[in-house]
Amino acid sequence: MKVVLAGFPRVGKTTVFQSLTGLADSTTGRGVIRVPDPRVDKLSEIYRPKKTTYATVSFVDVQPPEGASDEKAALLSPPLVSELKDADAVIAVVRGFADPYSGAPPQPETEFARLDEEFALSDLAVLDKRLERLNREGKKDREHALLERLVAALGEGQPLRTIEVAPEEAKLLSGYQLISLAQLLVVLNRADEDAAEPLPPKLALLVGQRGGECLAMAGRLEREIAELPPEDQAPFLCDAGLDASARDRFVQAAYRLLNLVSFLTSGEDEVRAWTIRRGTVAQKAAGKIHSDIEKGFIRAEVIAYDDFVRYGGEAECKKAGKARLEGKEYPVADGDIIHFRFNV
Ligand SMILES: Nc1nc2c(ncn2[C@@H]2O[C@H](COP(=O)(O)OP(=O)(O)OP(=O)(O)O)[C@@H](O)[C@H]2O)c(=O)[nH]1
Ligand SMILES: [Mg+2]
Repeated sequence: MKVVLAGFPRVGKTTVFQSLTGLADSTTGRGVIRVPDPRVDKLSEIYRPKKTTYATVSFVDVQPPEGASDEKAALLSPPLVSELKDADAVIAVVRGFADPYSGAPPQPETEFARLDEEFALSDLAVLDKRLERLNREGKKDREHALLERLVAALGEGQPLRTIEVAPEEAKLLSGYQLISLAQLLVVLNRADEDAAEPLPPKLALLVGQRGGECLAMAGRLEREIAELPPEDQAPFLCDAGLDASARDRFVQAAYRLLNLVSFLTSGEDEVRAWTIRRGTVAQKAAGKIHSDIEKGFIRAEVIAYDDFVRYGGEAECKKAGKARLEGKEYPVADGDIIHFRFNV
């Protein structure tokens, strides 16, 4: 999964990036984290494989453009927009602490509304330009109809992620740089002392109406905690009133937002987690591992992780009738341990 941080200047994008990745001095603004998964830990303990592979999230924190004329120009710089092209989600950071320069109190709802508007305006400009061109060429095709529909939706204040588009239509849009089409995760970056405050309901509601998900963290405090050795972090989190690190909470929110689950493969060579959209059928899931397994798919041998633990292993699950043979249309569930049978 790839996510890109965006937001107005000095709201703490880099601080949030550092607290989530644990990289305090990244010069590239790129960082990859493993998705923590106790099931992978456990399987790895049992199988003692040569290799253990976790799912990953890559973060991109784009450097603000030098000499941007105003904060709007700084918000959607060309490098940022181009990073968004292949991103799974945009992480919009909003300020939840008093401005360190002016002392101005935070106004997260207003700030989010402004961000949302800038994203929509950027999309409108892209769509208008393309429509103008289709009009000039006299093309009244499916794309034209789609773009008109999207322009109308934006005009009514609906971000594009909330509009239903058919899969063929989505393909037509993939070449454009439409910001409000990207999945949205809003991070409210708060002062240290507010680390454990619940999300402001107004902000959560507003973000929900825009088809996004919202998460609060105290970026600066959590960055300090993230720099500690893992075994020392728990007491500091506890002191701050938190039961999980910003990273863990972020990953959970992102999986929920993007509707992702993981299935597992296990053996002496490798124990590995694979991320898929909820509801992905077995044959498609096989394609995550290798296109040959998808093409030559015969069956999926499935053991639910909980059964694996309850019965104490693969052989025991088979004896208890807890190993299932599933066909290509089987919707893979979170935590399924799968062996694919296939022809080459
Ligand atoms: N109190 C408090 N201050 C913060 C927090 N996060 C960032 N700051 C301060 O806000 C300022 C900007 O933080 P950055 O992380 O550099 O913000 P940014 O959005 O990356 O800034 P640009 O990339 O320059 O747009 C710094 O002075 C930080 O110390 C926070 O969670 N709490
Ligand atoms: Mg920065």
